[in-house]
Amino acid sequence: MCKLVSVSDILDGKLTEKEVEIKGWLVTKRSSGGVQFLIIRDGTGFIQATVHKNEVSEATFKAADELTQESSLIIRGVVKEDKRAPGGYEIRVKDLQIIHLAEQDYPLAKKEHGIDFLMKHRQLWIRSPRQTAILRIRAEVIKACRDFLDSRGFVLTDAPIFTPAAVEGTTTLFEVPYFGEKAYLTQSGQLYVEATIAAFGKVYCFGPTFRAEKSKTPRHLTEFWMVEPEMAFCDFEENLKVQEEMVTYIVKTVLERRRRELETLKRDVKPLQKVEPPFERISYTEAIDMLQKAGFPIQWGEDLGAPHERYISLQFEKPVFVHRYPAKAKAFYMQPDPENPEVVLCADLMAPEGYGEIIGGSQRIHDLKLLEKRIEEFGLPRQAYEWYLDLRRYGSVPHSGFGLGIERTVMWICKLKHIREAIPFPRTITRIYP
Ligand code: NSS
Repeated sequence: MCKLVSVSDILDGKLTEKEVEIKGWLVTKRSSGGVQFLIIRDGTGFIQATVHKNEVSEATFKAADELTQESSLIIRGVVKEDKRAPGGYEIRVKDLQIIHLAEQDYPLAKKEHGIDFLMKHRQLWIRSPRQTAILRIRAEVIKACRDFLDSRGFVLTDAPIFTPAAVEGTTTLFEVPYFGEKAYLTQSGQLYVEATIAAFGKVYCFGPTFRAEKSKTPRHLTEFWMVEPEMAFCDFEENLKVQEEMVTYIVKTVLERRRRELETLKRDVKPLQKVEPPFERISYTEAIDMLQKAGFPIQWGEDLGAPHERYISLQFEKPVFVHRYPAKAKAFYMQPDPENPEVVLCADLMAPEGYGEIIGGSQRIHDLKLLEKRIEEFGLPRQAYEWYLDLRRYGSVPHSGFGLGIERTVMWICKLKHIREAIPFPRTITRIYP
């Protein structure tokens, strides 16, 4: 009996000399001397299949001959080890059945296309080896985040997408009409996980977040996914420790489980192998000093931009925490440093190799009076935050948390030049189609 198998199992060497069945799609085809060489994709990998005229029925050879790029098909045949075949294995086809003969002129048939063309055909582009490798790594990164948190007793508590108030500044809010009221798409689930810690202790939310980023950059999306752990009775230091361990776990898991995908991307894994605790640390003030010495015209008090983060990240082999930013450059909810209230107990984690920020985190203000004062100083509408102030009225505790951007993390691990490849259907200031 012929067994339905996955290409990845064949490439892992588990099925050599076995008769197998594969269901998939035709990627490319060429013929030479009575042999059709097919490259087939089944969603788990890419494999060569050969159809020899003198080994198959006339109907099977004719079907192979007719195949157009992206046709869906079922093949049966025997797995052979073959050093010449991409991946080291091939299937000697015995039988081939066309499920759907794709239309001629597959739009992405040519090798080279401009990025705009590719983005307009994202629905087809995601089938390519490079894109599938990236998106499979993305899935692994998400799973690693969740496995890490679940195994450490964090409870998943989902945050709403429609919200009444800003978390990360009012300039990037997406406003939506909400039955005669104004609502905003969430910028971060943080305020809500700050509420659920009082029910569960350690929690996280994972979901899409939205920011009306008005500038076009290689690392900003308007819709991105974030995992946001929050911990009761947790100070700034403990928070950093969880981040180090989580990022290390993510990288190790991808190195272990997604080697083939990293090879497809030609990702040099040596820098990734260096990722382990403790990470590097510099204060914001030290970072400004470092940047000024390198000739950047930046003043104490200004937030760091992409070129600054890139420069800092390149000075270290491991991820680096930049901590204690000026209170004025950061969000309203951050706890002031008791040793210098001009700065807050926050840290951004910069990924190495020039990638810059992948995590933003902080200890939160737990004192009611101080939080009320901050909401006022930041000019935020108090009534939208009344529920949040309740958390400081009833059983307030020192607490901390952070948000890890999935696409930024994938971008770094896969060493991508642009964030648009790190999500199946990216949304940016200039792109809403497809
Ligand atoms: O604004 S953050 O730095 N922090 C927060 O949103 C906190 N409220 C999270 C928390 O403490 N629970 O964003 C966190 C991360 C940041 O480090 C990036 O990795 C990612 O979210 N991020 C983005 N990724 C892609 N595109 C855009 N526009 C973007 N903005 C933030």
